[in-house]
Amino acid sequence: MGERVARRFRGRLGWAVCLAVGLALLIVAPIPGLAGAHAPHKAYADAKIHVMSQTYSDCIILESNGLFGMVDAGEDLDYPDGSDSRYPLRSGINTEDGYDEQVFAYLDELGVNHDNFVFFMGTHPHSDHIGLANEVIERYQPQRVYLGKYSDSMIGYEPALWDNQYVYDQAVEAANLVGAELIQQVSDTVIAKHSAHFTLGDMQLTIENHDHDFSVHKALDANDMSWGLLVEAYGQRAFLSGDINNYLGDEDRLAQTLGHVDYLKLGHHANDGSNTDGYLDALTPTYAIQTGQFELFSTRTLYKLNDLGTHIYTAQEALGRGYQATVATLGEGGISFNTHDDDMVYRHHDTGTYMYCYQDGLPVVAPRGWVEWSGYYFWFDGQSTSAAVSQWVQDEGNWYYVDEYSCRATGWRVVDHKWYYFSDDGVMQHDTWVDNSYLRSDGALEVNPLSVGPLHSKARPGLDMVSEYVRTGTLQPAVPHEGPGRESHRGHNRGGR
Ligand SMILES: [Ca+2]
Ligand SMILES: [Ca+2]
Repeated sequence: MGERVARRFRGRLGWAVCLAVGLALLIVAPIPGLAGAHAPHKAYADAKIHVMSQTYSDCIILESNGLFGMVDAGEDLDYPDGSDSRYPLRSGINTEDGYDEQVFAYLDELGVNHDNFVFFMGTHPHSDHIGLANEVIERYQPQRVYLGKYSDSMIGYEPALWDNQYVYDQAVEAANLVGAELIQQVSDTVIAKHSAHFTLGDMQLTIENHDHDFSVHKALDANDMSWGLLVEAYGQRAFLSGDINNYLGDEDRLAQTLGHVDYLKLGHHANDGSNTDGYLDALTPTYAIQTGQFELFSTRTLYKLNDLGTHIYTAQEALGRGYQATVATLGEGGISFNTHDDDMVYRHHDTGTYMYCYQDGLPVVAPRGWVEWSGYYFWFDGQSTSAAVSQWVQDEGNWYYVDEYSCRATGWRVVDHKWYYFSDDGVMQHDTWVDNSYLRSDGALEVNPLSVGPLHSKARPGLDMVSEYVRTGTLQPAVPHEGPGRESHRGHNRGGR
């Protein structure tokens, strides 16, 4: 899957807000010399969660008091070439993406080494979660490795095998090679040797959703095996949910036990099947982060989080803004993020309504006007948080049409069974000739009822009907059936005012 450059747009108010915040900071800035004069010096007293900026891949680093842990390592450039019969090069295996250098550079910068690297935990054996695990384990030598047992024989659906066995075997091999304690089964008992409860500096950690047994009843997908990690520090609670889903009722069970979390790493890159409504109702996350492409965010999940008032952040957006990771710092007063920004951002979505305006992860009413994204134009009417869909738009004396994808129409288009022509910048043409066809004062194509069959909305612009009509070359006088001008558009649900 190709890496897409994250796209982000500064709203018109963005710089004004920046300026206002900047001024506010200037006003409240402490007098130099007094600041920190009585602050006790602490080498460490922190709890941070670094979600690496990888689109469609999970790599999360925990840091507390100079100690480090890691939950998944992300996709790597390596993949099975098929020369070993145990590891066929199956279709669907990622042979393109890998974050090896990015992750090494980040861990190096943090100063991770054998002495401070307490544990690595793999949530489940998919390459976008543990592909890079063996490289990280060999290079940084964690003291413990948590990784549930896996074998392809536990999966009952052959197309979902991918290179699971390859990445799993390599991670286990690496753990053994560096002498890490390999823990493949944990107990909920606190005092057990391999307890699901442990600490990292000031963090209390709990492995969740670990008690599956697929030796008898097979899983359909390794996501069904995903572990999660609950992180608690300074009164804040974060849940890193791997690819946990609800196909086997896992989220229903977690909804009963987890309770409110302040921060949620959304399950399975915010795909459908994970982050179900009842689960989100129980967790009511204050903040959520998606490690996937926003345009593929489940619409249901998106709307649910909006209803809950959850701030939604994405690794893709952080990447587009040049952050190597979204760093959440847990403190007594709440959670702060290195990526915090009060600018308005526009987010495009592949399903549902197509363009939304957000500020600090919450939907906000966008200023009235056009927003360009990837060569397409979207209309915000100044009263809603999302762009207009299937609507006429009047702006500065011109008429435009935004289609069912929220995109501004250009060229020939059928709207409500009539042909219209829009210039390259979207302006509806009228009282003029285009392609040997006459456009009436209301913009609709002059129709010759004898030479043109019924037009319907599924006709594509371009276009056979137009060509056919143009070829007849027998324009008739205007058909006086709807009256002139704007009256004919009545009932078309125009946007704007
Ligand atoms: Ca790989
Ligand atoms: Ca690897």
